[in-house]
Amino acid sequence: MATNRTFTMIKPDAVENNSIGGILKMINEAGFRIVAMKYTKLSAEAAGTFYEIHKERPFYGELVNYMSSGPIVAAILEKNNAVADFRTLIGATDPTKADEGTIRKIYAKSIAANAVHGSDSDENAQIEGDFYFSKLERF
Ligand code: IDP
Ligand code: MG
Repeated sequence: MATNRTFTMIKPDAVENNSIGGILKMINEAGFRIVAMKYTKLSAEAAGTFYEIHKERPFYGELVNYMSSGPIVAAILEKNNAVADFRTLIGATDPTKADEGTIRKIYAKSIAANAVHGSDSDENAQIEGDFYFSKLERF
């Protein structure tokens, strides 16, 4: 069953580059509605918990340091087929391999500092949205 919500973060590199507005514009123009949104910063501990799924990967330490290095924008997004369509909109993890016109192709600096997060499944979209937002913060 495809649910209609996904979760995203605008990562520290894109916030630092003043790309919040440009990325949100692309998200809205692609037909996603913003259900919840927060401008915040992850502690190293919170980043470690959020990315626990990647604990065994060689870049885990680098990822946790990077994701707690500056503020981020977290959001829940709504659209039919949200998870898959958002992955298409953001493009490949490595921006040098991302399709033209994708958010990562336009805004990402590197495979680590790749501008945006997008959930990889309905189950993780739910878990990740719950990590940041209470029921009262969703509209
Ligand atoms: P995704 O964000 O496209 O789903 P994942 O494989 O889930 O990619 O990796 C999570 C995040 O970890 C990536 O978005 C990126 O920030 C970082 N990452 C992935 N692969 C590498 C790597 O090879 N070196 C450094 N960082 C990486
Ligand atoms: Mg992933």
